[in-house]
Order: sequence, then C-alpha cells, then structure tokens
Amino acid sequence: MEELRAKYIEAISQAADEATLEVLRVQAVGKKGEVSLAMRELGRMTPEERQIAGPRLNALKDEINSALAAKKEALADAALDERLRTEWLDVTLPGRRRPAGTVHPVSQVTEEITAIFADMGFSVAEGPQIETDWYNFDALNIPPEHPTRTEMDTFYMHREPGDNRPPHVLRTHTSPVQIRAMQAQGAPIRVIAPGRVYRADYDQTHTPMFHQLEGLAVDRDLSMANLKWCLEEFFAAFFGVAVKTRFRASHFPFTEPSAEVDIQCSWEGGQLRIGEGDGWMEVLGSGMVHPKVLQAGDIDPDQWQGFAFGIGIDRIAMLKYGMPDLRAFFDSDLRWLRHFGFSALQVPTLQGGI
Ligand code: 2U9
Repeated sequence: MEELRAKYIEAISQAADEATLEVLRVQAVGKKGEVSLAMRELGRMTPEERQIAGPRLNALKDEINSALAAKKEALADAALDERLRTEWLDVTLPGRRRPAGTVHPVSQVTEEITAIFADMGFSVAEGPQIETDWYNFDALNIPPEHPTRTEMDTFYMHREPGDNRPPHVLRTHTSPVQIRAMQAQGAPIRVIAPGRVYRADYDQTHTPMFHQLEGLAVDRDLSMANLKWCLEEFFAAFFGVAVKTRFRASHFPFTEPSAEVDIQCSWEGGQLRIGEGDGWMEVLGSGMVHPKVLQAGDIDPDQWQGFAFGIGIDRIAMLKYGMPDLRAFFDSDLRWLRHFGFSALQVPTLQGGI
C-alpha cells in the first residue's frame, strides 16, 4: 500500500498536463485501477485483517483523489498565468485609424433637396432605370416622331433580331417614376423623384449619365402660383438667401403652360453669387402637368391639376459648392472626393425661408 501511495503521489506531482492526470486517475482509482483491485482483495481477508486494511485503502483512495484535484487546479492556475503573461493588450495604445470615405456632392445635394421638399409634404419615389418606351415617352406626351426618341439622344436596350416587342430604354428623365407613382397612389399626390438618367451626350457640360430630381404635386385647384411659391421656398432654403426668380415661357411636351426658371445672380471678378445683382441664371424647368400626362397616370384632368418641375442635381451642386468641371464628378479621383466630399455627419440643415 505504501508502494502504491509513493508511486502515485510522486507521479501526480510530476504530471505536466491534465491528460497525464487522467491516465494516472484511471490507473490508480479507476474501476480497474490498482487501488480498486486492492480493495477487491478485502473480501478474501479475515475480518481482523479487513478492519485494518479497509480504512487504510479508503484513506489511500481519498489521498490520491485529493492529490489529483489539487494538481488539476495547480495546472489550471499555471495555464491561466501563462495566458495572462502572453495574451495581454495595451489598452493605452492609440487606435488604428481607418480611412474614412466622404459623401459624394451628388448624394449630399440630393439629401439637401429631399429634406427641403420633405418639409413641404413631398415624399420620395423611386423607379427602374431601364424603362419601357411607353413610360419614358408616350405617357409623357412625347410623340413617336419626337427627336429625343432617336438613337442620337436615347440609349436603347438590345433586342434579338425578330423580337418585335416595343424597345426598352435607359430612362432619359425621372418622369416615368411620377407616372408610376400617380398610377399607384392616385390623387392628391406630392412626390419627388431623384435619380440617375441617361442621354447619349458627352462634352464639357454633358455626361451620358447624370442626376435629376423632379417634383410633382397633384391636387384640386393647383396653379402656377403654387408652383412659384414652392420653388422660391426651395431656392431660399437651398442657397440660404432669398432669391428672386424669373419665369420665362417655354415648351415641354409634358407641361402646359411651361416655364424655364432663372434665379438672380451676380458675376463679378470671376465670382458667382446667387441671390445678388441683376444677372439671371437658368436652373430648372417647370409647368402645369399636361392633361394627357395626368390621364396616363390614371388621374382625371377635369377633377385635378398638377404642377411639375425638373432640376439637374449635378449642375446645381456645381453651382452651390463651386465645382468647376462636371466630368470630375464621375472620375472617382480620391483627391477630388476628399476635397469636395462631405462628412457623413454633415446632415443637411434647412436654412433660410422655411
Ligand atoms: C410628370 C409630369 C411632368 C418635369 C419637368 C422639366 C420641366 C425640365 C430639365 C431640368 C434640367 C431636365 O435635368 S434637366 O436637364 N427638366 O425642364 N422637367 S417639367 O415634368 C413632369 C414630370 C413628370 C408626370
């Protein structure tokens, strides 16, 4: 018994890991372990011998179990000490800086305009960039022979030879979105439709993809006076100053009457100032929605009137933030983006008139 004790207590104290301890446990006090087998011998002893050997064997078993438990705890402590020694963090180190992106001026200006019109009760509508020619042209009273429908101006989607279905186009304005909104919501309605539009045009002031924001309000007894108020409120809030406007008679197939809108500006020493001086700059187109266009949106033109307007987001962004070249908008030049981009925290605020 003394031999067993010496052997196992020594082996336990030398064990380097938990797996070794488990092997020792099985060898010593497991079901077929040496101590257990010795206990089985008790049956063959005389009662006197048993009275001595029994308690001693039990004590030995307890001693080995205690030694196993103590060693197990010591190993766990040592492992924890080792982890604490090797897996430490210096929480006083400065954080790693991640390169922060910027909000593109087109996104910023879209948010600004959206916030202003949201305050006047307009909600945002979106629609597909690939449209049927009905939504892009017919619904907007643009006749089949109109020059904008030619491949000179409009991108047509490919059709397999023999496929004679009406063609799909890349939308040339966001107006189809408002047709869909009228069909879905009926009257009264107030929506703005910002988004990408496409025209086959590329030079210093035109890119084949650009951004538009169009607005549409349909109600009973709406007039050009409501349109004018709405746009003047918009300019005041967008530029942060009261801006005089000039409505010039114009012509669009989808509005009647139609007006191009100029805003007051001065141009001195190469510096453009909005809301000052006696110069004028054209910024948007507008008018009263043509009865046929209301009809295409399933709205009865005898019951309802609407006004609409369209503005080029890229151009108005260039005006407000003094960016000279439209093409830089789409170059993905990181230096340009860092210079003209906005912080994500620069939430558009409403200035001026509202
Ligand atoms: C519906 C009915 C009428 C939207 C309008 C204009 C006039 C306009 C230009 C501004 C600069 C296009 O981005 S630009 O090149 N837009 O002059 N847009 S009226 O009229 C609509 C729209 C939808 C249902």
